[in-house]
Amino acid sequence: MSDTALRICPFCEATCGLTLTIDDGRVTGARGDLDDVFSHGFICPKGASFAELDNDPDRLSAPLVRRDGVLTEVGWDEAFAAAAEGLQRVITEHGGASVGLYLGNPNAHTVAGGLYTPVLVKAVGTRQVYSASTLDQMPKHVALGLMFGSPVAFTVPDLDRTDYLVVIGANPLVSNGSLATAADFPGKLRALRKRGGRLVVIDPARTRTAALADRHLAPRPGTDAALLLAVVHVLFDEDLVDLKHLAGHVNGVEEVAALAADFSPDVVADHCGLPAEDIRTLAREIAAAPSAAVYGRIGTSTVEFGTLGSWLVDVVNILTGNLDRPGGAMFPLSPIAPAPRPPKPGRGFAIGRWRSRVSGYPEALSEFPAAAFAEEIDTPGDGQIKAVITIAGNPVLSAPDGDRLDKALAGVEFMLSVDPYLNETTRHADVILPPPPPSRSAHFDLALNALAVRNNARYSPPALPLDGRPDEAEILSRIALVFYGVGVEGDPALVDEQVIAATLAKETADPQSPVAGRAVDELVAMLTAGPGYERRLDMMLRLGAYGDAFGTRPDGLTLAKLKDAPHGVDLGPLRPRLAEVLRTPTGRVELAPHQLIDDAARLRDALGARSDGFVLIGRRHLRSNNSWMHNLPALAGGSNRCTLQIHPDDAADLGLTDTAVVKGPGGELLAPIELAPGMRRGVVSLPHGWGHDRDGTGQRLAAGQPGVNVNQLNDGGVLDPLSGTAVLNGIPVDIAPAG
Ligand SMILES: Nc1nc2c(c(=O)[nH]1)N[C@H]1C(S)=C(S)[C@@H](COP(=O)(O)OP(=O)(O)OC[C@H]3O[C@@H](n4cnc5c(=O)[nH]c(N)nc54)[C@H](O)[C@@H]3O)O[C@H]1N2
Ligand SMILES: Nc1nc2c(c(=O)[nH]1)N[C@H]1C(S)=C(S)[C@@H](COP(=O)(O)OP(=O)(O)OC[C@H]3O[C@@H](n4cnc5c(=O)[nH]c(N)nc54)[C@H](O)[C@@H]3O)O[C@H]1N2
Ligand code: SF4
Ligand SMILES: [Mo]
Repeated sequence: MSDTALRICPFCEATCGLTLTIDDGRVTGARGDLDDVFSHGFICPKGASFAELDNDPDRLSAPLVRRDGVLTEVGWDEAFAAAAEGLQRVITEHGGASVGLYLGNPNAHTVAGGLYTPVLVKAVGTRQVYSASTLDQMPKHVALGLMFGSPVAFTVPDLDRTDYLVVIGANPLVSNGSLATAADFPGKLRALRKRGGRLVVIDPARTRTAALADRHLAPRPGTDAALLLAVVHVLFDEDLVDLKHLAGHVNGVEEVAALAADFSPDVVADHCGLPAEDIRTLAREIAAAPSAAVYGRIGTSTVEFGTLGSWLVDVVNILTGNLDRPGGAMFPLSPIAPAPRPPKPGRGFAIGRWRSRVSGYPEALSEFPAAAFAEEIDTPGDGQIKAVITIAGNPVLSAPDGDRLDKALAGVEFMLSVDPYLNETTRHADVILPPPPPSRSAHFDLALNALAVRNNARYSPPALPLDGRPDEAEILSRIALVFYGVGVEGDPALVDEQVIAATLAKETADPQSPVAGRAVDELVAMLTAGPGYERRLDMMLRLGAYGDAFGTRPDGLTLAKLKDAPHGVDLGPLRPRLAEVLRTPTGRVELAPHQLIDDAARLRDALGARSDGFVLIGRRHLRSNNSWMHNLPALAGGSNRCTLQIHPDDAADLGLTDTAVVKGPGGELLAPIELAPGMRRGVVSLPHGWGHDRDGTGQRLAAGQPGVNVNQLNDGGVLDPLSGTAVLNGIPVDIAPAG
C-alpha cells in the first residue's frame, strides 16, 4: 500500500507544495498538492523529479574522510572527529580568522541553511565569508540598504493585482521566479493578461517569458541601468512623476532628477541598442497605468552596473507612486518577521566597513566577493585562508575562473564540505558530511516567505525518518560546537537553547515586544517539545507578525497550528507597510544615496565607449538547476544542453556550422552551437553550472554529458563595485569556427 506525505519543494524559490508517494520507506513519486494554500497544485519538472533526486544512487549516504589521499566512507563519529581535528589544527596554528566559508544557494532552501549557517558564521568569527549572493542578488541588497536602511527590505511585484508588469532581466517562465516567490508564475502572467493587464519584457533574448509578453524590448546586455535612467528622465521631462501616497516620505527626488537630466532616451539609445521612442513609450505607459510594477532579476543584477540597475527598478516604482500599494511593488510580511514595532528611525546601512586583504574589495553584508575567494586562498601572507568550509555550494563551477579556485582548494591545509554530492568543489574536501535527502528533512521557508507575492505560512515535517544519520541541523550545530570550544561530541541542542535564551532575553527586555516584561523561563517552557529547529521555529512564529505572542493572542500562529494545517495557512494579500520597513536615519526613503549618484559617473563614461564585438549572456533551463541537477535521468538530455545559442545570421556571418571556439577574458572553450532566431544580433548565450569533466567527482550521469564551464571565460576581474558582484552577463567574447 502506498502512503503519501506533503512536502514543500526545495528546488527553487516558488515553494510549491508537493504530495509525495511513499512505498516501502522510500519516495516513489511526486505531484502538485491541489490543496496547498499557496501553489494550488502547480509543479514543474524538477519538483516532479523529487523521487529521482531523493533516491539518486550517486547521492552520498555516508560521510567521506580523506585517508592516504583517498576519500573513504567512514561512520559518522569518525567523520565528525576528523572534521573537528582538521579544523582545530588550523585554528590552533593560524586562528579562526584563517577559516574561509562559502555558502551556496540551497542554504536559502533548507531549515538548516536558514537557522544554523548564521550561527556557524558567528561562531567561526572570520571575515573570510563568501556566498552565492555575490553571484546573484547582492546588488539588490545594497540598493535596498541604501534606500530603505534595510538590505532585506525586498519588494515584490503584486502579481495578482497589477495592471502593468515590466519584467527586466528575468525569465520566470523558466526560473519560476526569483526574489518574487510565486508558485505558478506562468499562470499568474497569463491571468494578468486575461484580466486586461499588460506585460512588457526587457531581455536581449526572446525568452519564453518574452514570447508571452505584449511587448518585448531587446536591449544590448549590460545596459539596463542606462535604460531605466532614461525612463526616469522621461518621467521628469514629461511631468509624469507622481509620488501619490509616498509624497512627504521620500528624500532626494531633485537629485535623481538632476542625475537623469543627462540620460535622455536619445542619449542612451545607441548604448542600449533600442529606439529612443521605445523608451519614451515605456515610461509613459508605466506612468499611465492604474497600477504598475517593475521587476528586475539576474540580467539586471549580475552586470557591470548591477547596483545602479537594481536601485533604478525601485526608483521607477517610487516616482510613479507604485511602491507599497496594491498592484505595485509591495513588501511581503513573512510569518517569522518580528511583530511590527512603531516606526522609528534606524541606524542606516553601510558597505565597505572593512576590505578584502588582496584586492581591497569592500565588504557588503559582511561578505567579500565570491570572485575573490581564490585569491584569498592562494595569495600568501598575513590573513591568508588556510581552511575552507563549503556548505551547499559549488563555486568551482558557479564563480568566475573556476580553474584557479580548483587549484587553490587543492592547496588548503584543511577543507570541510557539507554537501550531498561529490562534485567539482567538494572533491577537494578532506571531510564531506552529507545531509540526508530532502524526504528526511523538515522544511520551512525562512528566507522565501519574506519574498512571497501572497503572505502564507507552511511547514513540512520530515516525510521519512532519519534512519540513524544526523540531519543537517545537527551537522551544522556540531561544527559550530567545535568553534564554541565545546567540541564535536557536545550536545547539539546547546546551540538551539543558546539562541532561544538570547532571543527571548532581548525580546522580553524590549518594551515594544509582544512579550515585553515576561519571564524567559516561562516562555522557554511553552515552546514545542520537538527538535531544536522546531523549537526555534515555534519561537519565531510566536514572536512574529501573526504569532500568538506566547498565549497573549490565542488566535495567533504557533508551530503546532501549522502542523494542524498541513496544506498551509493563507495570510492574505500583501498590504502596504512601508513605515514598518523603513530603517533609514531620516525615517524616509532615500531616493538618491550618494554612493549611487557617484557610481553613475561610470555609467556616463560607458555611454561613449561601446564596442561592436559579441557579448555573452547566460540562460537557465526548466530541467536544470545551477550545477547540481545534471545527474537525474528525468531531467537530462533533450533541449537541456550546454550549447552556444547564436542568431542564425551571426552564425552565417562567422561561418559557424557546428562547433564554435569562444574566447573570453578568462579563457577559451569549445561549444556546440544552437541556432536561436530569438537571440539579439551580437549576443550569444551559454548556460552555467556545466563542465562536469573533472576527475574525482561522483555524479556519473552528469560526467557522461559534461558540457563546458562558461565561467572559465570570465576572469572575475570586473565586479559591480558597490556590491562586489561578479559580472556574469554582458561579457565580451570572440567567436570563431572550431578547427
Ligand atoms: N529551472 C531553473 N530555475 C531556476 C534556476 C535554475 O538554474 N534553473 N536557478 C535559480 C536561481 S539560483 C536564480 S538566482 C533564479 C534566477 O531567475 P531569473 O533571473 O528569472 O533567471 P534567468 O533565466 O537567468 O533570467 C535572466 C534573464 O536575463 C537576461 N539577460 C541577460 N543579460 C541581460 C541584460 O543585460 N539585461 C536584461 N534586461 N536582461 C538580460 C537573460 O537573457 C535571461 O533571460 O532562478 C532560479 N530558478
Ligand atoms: N555564468 C553564470 N554563473 C552563475 C549564474 C549565472 O546566471 N551565470 N548564476 C549564479 C547564481 S544566481 C547562483 S545562486 C549560483 C549558485 O552557486 P552555488 O550555490 O555555488 O552552486 P549550486 O550549483 O547551486 O550548488 C549547490 C550545491 O548544494 C548542494 N546541495 C543541494 N541540496 C543541499 C542540501 O540540502 N544541503 C546541502 N548542504 N547541500 C545541498 C548541491 O549538491 C550543490 O553542490 O551560481 C551563480 N553562477
Ligand atoms: S517550480 Fe520550483 S518549487 Fe515548484 S515544483 Fe518546480 S522546482 Fe519545485
Ligand atoms: Mo541564484
